Amino acid sequence: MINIDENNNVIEREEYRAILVGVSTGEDIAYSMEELKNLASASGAETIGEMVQNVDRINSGTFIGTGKLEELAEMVKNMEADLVIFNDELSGMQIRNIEDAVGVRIIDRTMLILDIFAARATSREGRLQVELAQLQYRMPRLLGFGKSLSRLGGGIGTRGPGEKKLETDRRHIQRRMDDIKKEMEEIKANRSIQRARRQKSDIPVAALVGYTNAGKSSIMNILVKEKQVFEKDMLFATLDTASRLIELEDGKKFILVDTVGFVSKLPHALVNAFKATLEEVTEADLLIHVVDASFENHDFQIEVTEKVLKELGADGKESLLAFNKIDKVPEFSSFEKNAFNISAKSGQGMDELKKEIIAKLYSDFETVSLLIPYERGDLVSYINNQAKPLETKYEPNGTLLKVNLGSADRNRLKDYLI
Ligand SMILES: Nc1nc2c(ncn2[C@@H]2O[C@H](COP(=O)(O)OP(=O)(O)O)[C@@H](O)[C@H]2O)c(=O)[nH]1
Ligand SMILES: [Mg+2]
Repeated sequence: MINIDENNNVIEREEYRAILVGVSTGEDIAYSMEELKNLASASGAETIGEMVQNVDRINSGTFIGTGKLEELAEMVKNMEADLVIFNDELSGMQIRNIEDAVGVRIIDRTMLILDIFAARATSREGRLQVELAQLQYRMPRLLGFGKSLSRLGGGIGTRGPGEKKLETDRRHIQRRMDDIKKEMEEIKANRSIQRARRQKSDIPVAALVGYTNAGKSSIMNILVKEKQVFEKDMLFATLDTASRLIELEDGKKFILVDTVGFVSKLPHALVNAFKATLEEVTEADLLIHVVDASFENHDFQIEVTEKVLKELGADGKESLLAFNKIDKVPEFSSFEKNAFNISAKSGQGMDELKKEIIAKLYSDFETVSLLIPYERGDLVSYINNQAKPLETKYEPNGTLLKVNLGSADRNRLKDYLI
């Protein structure tokens, strides 16, 4: 079962105790290790230890050197770890060899990411997309997995979007991949019909995007704390575990969507699966692009994020740029327009950001008066659900409401405007 913790991360009921292993052939891997830790925690694993090795050449049999492998086995035993997560992609043979030496389950960065995508993809198409990436990843590694899978049913790295048991047979995997591709073609063919059918509610939607570890979930937390109502399945099919309905004192509401976030070194084979986790973004009215200002390479991250948003067709949307973690770099400044310097930790700049989110989301809203005949109680309920009326009066010929509505609702209710 999937739960969410107070940081909005998807967790399994059981917490794993994980040791992270990173290998550098010269490059600085501090950031990517921090990101791995964040990904691990999003997947329900607590990081209890880390090990980094600098090498000239990767050991093809065990990835890390033999001495380090023994050290790792020792560490696992002493710290009572039950999972080791490698920061790089491993071959099936490497997984098996390391597992033999260490005695607990080994997963790599790709499996971990796929696991998180699997928990977050909500639509049928998104789930198929993730399953396909999982099968593609698993196919050349059956040798390494045979044992590990038979020993430990589901766990991090082996969770699928599907209900079925994991495929361990090459022929089955191939058949399943063919089925998935066929089904995805059918969904694509029907997509325009579904779009038209979906009823767009007038409650505005803002989505947090940006790299993982930038502070998206922390920001969501702060905004949600003010006042929040958790009404899953209420209005949207898309109101999933990572969405919250936020209601402000003046009755204004909006839905805030958290996303998994971009990850550095995303294997190419995972790009489509990743995009599937960003589905909600294409439906949002406003994007809040969160950037870790304390990370020196953030300009590159902004570029990548914007490029992918463009590919998703979300580049024309209203957006705000939030440079987070400003507490770590107080002297930070940027020339970007529509940018805010904030800290989800100290709270600095959060009020301004929130004000701007509301101003942007409600820019097309207007206060109108409506007279709804008594036999249309359904419309009164609808309006009350959309926004808290500023005034409600019972007149001889109907209910008189003064309410703040977006243009779609004003149009929907135009016969009753007075
Ligand atoms: N110093 C500092 N750390 C922050 C701030 N916001 C988030 N963090 C930390 O950065 C890490 C990633 O935050 P998280 O909200 O999970 O990022 P997400 O992956 O974008 O959802 C966590 O360890 C947070 O405690 C901030 O404003 N300042
Ligand atoms: Mg997060």
